[in-house]
Amino acid sequence: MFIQKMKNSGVWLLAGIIAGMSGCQSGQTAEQKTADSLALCVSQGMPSRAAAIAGATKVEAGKLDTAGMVLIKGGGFLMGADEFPDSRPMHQVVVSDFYMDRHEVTNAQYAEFVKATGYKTVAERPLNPADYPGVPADKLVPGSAVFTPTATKVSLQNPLAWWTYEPGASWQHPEGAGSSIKGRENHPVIHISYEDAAAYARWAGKRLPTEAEWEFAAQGGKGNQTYYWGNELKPGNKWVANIYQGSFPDNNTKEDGYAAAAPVMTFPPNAYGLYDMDGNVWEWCEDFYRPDYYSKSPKENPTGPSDSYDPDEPGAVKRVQRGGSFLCSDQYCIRYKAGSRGKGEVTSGSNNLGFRCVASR
Ligand SMILES: [Ca+2]
Ligand SMILES: [Ca+2]
Repeated sequence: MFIQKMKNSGVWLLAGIIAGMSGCQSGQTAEQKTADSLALCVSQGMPSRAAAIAGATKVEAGKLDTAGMVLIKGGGFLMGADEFPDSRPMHQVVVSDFYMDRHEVTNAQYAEFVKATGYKTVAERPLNPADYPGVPADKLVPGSAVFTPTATKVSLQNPLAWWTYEPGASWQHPEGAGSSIKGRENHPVIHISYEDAAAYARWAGKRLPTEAEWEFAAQGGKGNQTYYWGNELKPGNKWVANIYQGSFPDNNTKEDGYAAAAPVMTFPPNAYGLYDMDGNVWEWCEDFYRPDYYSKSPKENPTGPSDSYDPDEPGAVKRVQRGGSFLCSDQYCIRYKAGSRGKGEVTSGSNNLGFRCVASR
């Protein structure tokens, strides 16, 4: 009963938010429409909680322990991909040595951080009525975006057909108020906003990767290929990353074994010993997002533009996300392909979004 009530108010909240704004798919090119799932739509179809940032827990910087990290020897590489307008031009970049987490940060790791600091993620914080004029305060319930398969085939133009604002959804309750992470300690933590990821990184004495570091690490020394694992979708007829098979978003055939996130390190690592750089969950990077950055990027250790701009949602502050997720396939959300860029509004999370950390040497 309680959950049902929460659900109803969430739907109401979502509908109210959508009604008050222009369609989140307006003005996009055909390429953009099929390029992302939640990322293009999140700030208009889902609550953006800029005000919740003010309620952040102060997290002290911790001491680095490189256990569980891989030392990536720096070097030069060709960054970008010709296939995507915002990943052009391909350009030479040099990065210094750095350490990178072998796998996405897990629920168990995030739980340790929360236990030590009392940190509350953005999805768990109350929504500020000032951000939602016209929506009664009692309808403003914390929550996050959860993917729900549709019953039948639908047009791929409206992500809100499969994304639901789920009241009570957070890293501890991935599918909403009645769910838990029990038995999923080794799964990547999800429903993580940029701030939640950055706070963890700080506590661990680490930081979020720059976009250049992330791509250099993902290439694993192999250079530019179609996918980070190589040029073949299914090398040796095997799925080597947790992505999406079947018809999106109604029928996931789970040929790779997983409809949602898989435990970290389920699929083979790359040549650097890094897991799930392709797929499983999207990963936050530190860089602000701008589609034109690659034409201006410095060559040495680029750290991204000084502010963000996404022509699809000009008012939203966005940072880069990389690697795609269990919802990506060549049919939809093709941005798990090598060199492509994702982007996300900084206060928003979803059940296919997590992160991993790096540290300078
Ligand atoms: Ca899968
Ligand atoms: Ca990943």
